[in-house]
Amino acid sequence: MTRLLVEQKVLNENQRIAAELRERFRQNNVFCLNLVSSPGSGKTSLLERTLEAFPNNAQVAVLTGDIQTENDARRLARFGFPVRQITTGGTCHLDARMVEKHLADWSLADLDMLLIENVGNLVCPSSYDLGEHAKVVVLSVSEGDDKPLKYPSMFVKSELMVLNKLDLLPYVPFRVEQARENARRVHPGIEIIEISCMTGEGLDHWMNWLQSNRTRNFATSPA
Ligand SMILES: Nc1nc2c(ncn2[C@@H]2O[C@H](COP(=O)(O)OP(=O)(O)OP(=O)(O)O)[C@@H](O)[C@H]2O)c(=O)[nH]1
Ligand SMILES: [Mg+2]
Repeated sequence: MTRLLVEQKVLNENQRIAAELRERFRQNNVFCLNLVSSPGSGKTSLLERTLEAFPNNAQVAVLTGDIQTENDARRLARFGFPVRQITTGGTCHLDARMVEKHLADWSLADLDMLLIENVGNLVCPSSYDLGEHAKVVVLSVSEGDDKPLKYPSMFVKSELMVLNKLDLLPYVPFRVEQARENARRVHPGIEIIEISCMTGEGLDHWMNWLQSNRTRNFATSPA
């Protein structure tokens, strides 16, 4: 009972900070996405492909979460955009306070887009709002097509499922149609894009989704 109350308090506090962040993003016209997945599905790879596709003057920044290392920030920094690692020191998800803290000396007015890579974990990050406009869940074909049914919360809370590693389909028993059906069973409105970060297949659909959702967000958020 006490544990439940403490968890509730932590989540309420997170919600309060997330709401403040969302309002700051709205005021500064910053489109913010929260990329979630189990470890190794390809969040950093997708961000690498995304950053390399942006023009040099794009006003995009990345926060990348990890329990222990700075590896992902190192991989992403080479594209020349602002990147900052959030090392959680054991915590299995990012929370709104960590995002707020790591944004402290960045000017949101200079940004159009903030991409947040969450800690690789298909459970806990679903409970923590970071003030983002949308969660994007990355599922790779080596994980099994039943994952939306086994970890429904992440798929319920995500607007888009990016199905990655299509190039591995000849080698793994993964049914794409079944995965799509499972995702839509837990979240009927979820959008789905199929890609391979390795071959580049489908990345044009992802870039179009990014662009059109950013535009739609600006159109629906009055200054
Ligand atoms: N074959 C194949 N491998 C991929 C693809 N995308 C990513 N990988 C590989 O999958 C591994 C994990 O990719 P990451 O991008 O590090 O995954 P992540 O989700 O960021 O991992 P964490 O940050 O640890 O949660 C790397 O070895 C990538 O090279 C793909 O489309 N096809
Ligand atoms: Mg990563």
